[in-house]
Amino acid sequence: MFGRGSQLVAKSFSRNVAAASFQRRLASTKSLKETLQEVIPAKQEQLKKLKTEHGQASLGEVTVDNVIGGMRGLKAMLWEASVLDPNEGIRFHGLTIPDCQKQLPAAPGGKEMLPESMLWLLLTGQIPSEAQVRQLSAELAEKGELPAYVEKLIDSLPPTLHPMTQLGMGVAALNHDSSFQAAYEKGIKKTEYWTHTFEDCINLIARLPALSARIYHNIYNAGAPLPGIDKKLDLIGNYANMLGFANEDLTEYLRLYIAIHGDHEGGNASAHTAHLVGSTLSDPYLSYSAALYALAGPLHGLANQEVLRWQMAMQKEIGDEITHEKIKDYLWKTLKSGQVVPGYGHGVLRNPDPRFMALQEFCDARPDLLKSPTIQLVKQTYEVAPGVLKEHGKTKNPYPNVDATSGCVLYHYGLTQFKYYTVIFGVSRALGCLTQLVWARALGLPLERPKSLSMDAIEKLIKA
Ligand code: CMX
Repeated sequence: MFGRGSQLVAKSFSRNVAAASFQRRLASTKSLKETLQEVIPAKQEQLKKLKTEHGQASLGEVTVDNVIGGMRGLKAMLWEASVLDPNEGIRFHGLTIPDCQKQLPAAPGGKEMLPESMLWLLLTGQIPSEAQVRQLSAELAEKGELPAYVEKLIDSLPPTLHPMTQLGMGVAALNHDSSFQAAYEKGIKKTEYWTHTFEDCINLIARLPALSARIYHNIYNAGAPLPGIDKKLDLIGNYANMLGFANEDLTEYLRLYIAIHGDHEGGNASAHTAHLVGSTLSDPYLSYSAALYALAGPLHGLANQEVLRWQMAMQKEIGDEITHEKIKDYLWKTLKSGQVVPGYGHGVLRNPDPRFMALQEFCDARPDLLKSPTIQLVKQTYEVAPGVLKEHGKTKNPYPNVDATSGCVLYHYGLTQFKYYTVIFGVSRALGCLTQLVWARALGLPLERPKSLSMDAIEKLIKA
């Protein structure tokens, strides 16, 4: 009598009832969507003014180096939430990482800013109150369960398939329930695009922990119980729990890492991919899935996996008696074999990455991390590598980026499967990429379509 259809209706009814009572409970706190709705008109006005008053103003010339050099330094994208200064590093709506650490709300009893707080800042440019962040955490927990067909899809994949491939597939498959896609098919007005994009983005962020934890569980922990979502926990409290790590220090580390790694301007490969795909009005699931496959490259997000692999090979070769001299020799061996030193260098930064510094400070405050041989090796490598890279003379930035340490801390806490590390980066980068998709729709940004040129055409232009 009660078939699968009626069970689904019952499940969705009870979810709706729970959601409604949760809305009533917190009705006095302005929600993220309401706050965003208030800030959008001023930005729309600013864009309109820029277009009408300064549409033809020049922001600099385009050189041949820009065109053949991966568009380095070319000012060609609009990106609202963060700006990357080569020397100072990232600022989110003008705030540095230490500013955010001071101002953004943490979990109850915790110290590190919550990724929910960072999401609020990225989307609205405002610092949320503690009550607003708690409300957002509760909303994300409420929406965090995976649909059964996605669980089935992920469970059907071979455990030998790279976790990032699985993550991209799961995220793409979530577009089955895309609010934007359904609304677009019905023929909504352009001015309504952003609200449906926003719904999709929040649903996707909410579901990323369950999806990512399921991938981890299937590959590395099959047979162990996979906890469900605890409605009282924040996004990353739930993620750590579902990964099977109850360690509060690791949870705090994940909160910090995921918050500060969430956005890094618009031109990096994953962010740019999300923006490009989103500009075709692909829904946020498809856009972010594409971004994840850019993140999966070793010059970008896969570097955190590569750092650990490289560091372990070094440790194996030089043994327990680690000296600066031995690290130096190993660095030269890597460089002379034509490989890059993972975790060092950056497309924009020209100083040590403040994200690296923030994670180092996290380590410095914890005696167990300070004693860890893996973390000690990160520090010792940092003492030697910039000198070697300067002498080598190729990289424009001989300093560490965030990936020089991010995976090593996870390793210390027992999350030792480093092929999985980029998935955690993927949970994080959603904050920035999805924020921009919402803003791109709110501002009505067009399809991205730069002009390409052949070498013959470039030569002709130069002669002319
Ligand atoms: N080790 C050795 N050589 C390096 C190097 C490194 N860590 N970083 C750059 N170089 C080399 C480049 O390969 C390039 O060599 P060629 O001229 O032979 O091609 C030369 O130095 C100039 O490169 P650059 O202009 O300084 O750097 P790019 O903007 O081209 O590349 C990056 C930036 C990150 C891809 C590069 O520094 C690198 O490969 N680093 C190691 C991988 C890594 O840590 N990636 C994570 C980046 C962080 C993130 O994704 O956010």
